[in-house]
Amino acid sequence: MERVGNWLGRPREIYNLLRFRMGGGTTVMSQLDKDVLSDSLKTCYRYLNQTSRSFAPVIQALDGELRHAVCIFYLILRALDTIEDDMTISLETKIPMLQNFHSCLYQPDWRYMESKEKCKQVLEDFPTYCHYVVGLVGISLSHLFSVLELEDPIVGQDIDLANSLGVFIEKTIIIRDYLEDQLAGREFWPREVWSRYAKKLSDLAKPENIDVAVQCMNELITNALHHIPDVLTYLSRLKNQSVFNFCAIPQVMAVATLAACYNNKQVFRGVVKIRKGQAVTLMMNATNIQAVKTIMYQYVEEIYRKIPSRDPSSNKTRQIILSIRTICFRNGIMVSRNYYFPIYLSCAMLLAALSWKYLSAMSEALEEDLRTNKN
Ligand code: D9A
Repeated sequence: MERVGNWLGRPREIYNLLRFRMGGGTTVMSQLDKDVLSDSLKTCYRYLNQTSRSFAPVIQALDGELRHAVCIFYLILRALDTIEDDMTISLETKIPMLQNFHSCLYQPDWRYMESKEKCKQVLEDFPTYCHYVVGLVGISLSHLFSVLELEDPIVGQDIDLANSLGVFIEKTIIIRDYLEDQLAGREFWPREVWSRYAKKLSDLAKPENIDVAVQCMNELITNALHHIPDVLTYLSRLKNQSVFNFCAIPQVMAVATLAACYNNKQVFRGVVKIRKGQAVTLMMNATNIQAVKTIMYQYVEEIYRKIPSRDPSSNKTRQIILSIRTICFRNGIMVSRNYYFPIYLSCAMLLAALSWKYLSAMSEALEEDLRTNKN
């Protein structure tokens, strides 16, 4: 019943989840398109849909030539990422494999089967890694948007802004996946930060260190929030609707994840993920710059309310949130979307939930009755 109660408090999420399940996410590619695709492209899209169930429809909705290019780019990057994250491959094997990966792409039956002992891998140089692994993705995509004339040349030229989009997502994932990465033998948190809180990064997972662990994470989250102004400037320059959705969705997902992690001990004990209904609601709403500003504003406010007065980074956190708030308010007032959710729908859902409970209780009683009568 607690789950039902939890749901009823979020009528818009259930409503969006149902709309999404009923085809909101799958109707983007028309039947005609599917027939026209070559066999190899069909395979690419099949893999794409297997790799990322929620993000694949957004890629498939991209306009014109961009769609296939991004589909293939995305698959290749995910493949590289899978090798990079595989802790059973030693660095001596892994590095040449990554460097020669482009030639493996031309060998249809290339496979890697030699799993070895787990190897520990520590990330030494965070800024360089960020630039090469993630910054370049945003930069190349932006270049592509401009070259295909879907966006103004400035989008492809402004490297710093394009860089921020990838770095913001990557920092968020690194923060959220602390425990998973520790267990797998991967260390991504920057030493210059964690060394001020613990002797070893793995110490943060110890229950007795939970308070400093949370403080360390709050500092990392504060650092990540600094990319939001760049992200908003970048998104405000976009003109093509399909490109806007593609770029905005991962960014609002990231800010929602940061809000869920901020000051949350659970990050060091298990998994913190945003609810499926929340993710779908974000995907459906993040379709214009004003809506994205509203979403960003709501999540940074959630963080603001959670700032502990004695957190070492509290002043910095407040400062960056205040400046994000100013950007979000700059032109015009904001409207909260939840406000428009009709009350009668909430009532209908409540009624449906109660009827469901009642009917299942009735049928259980009936079955029980039948069983006892038989005996
Ligand atoms: C992206 Cl082509 C990524 N990365 C993402 C996804 O978004 C970015 C990898 C390859 C490509 C694109 C992305 C999307 C739109 C615009 C971008 C951009 O720049 C202008 O890249 C910066 O995370 C990976 C990197 C951040 C490392 C680059 C979003 C994504 N979401 C997945 C997350 C998951 O849980 O797997 O892949 C999903 O929703 O399924």
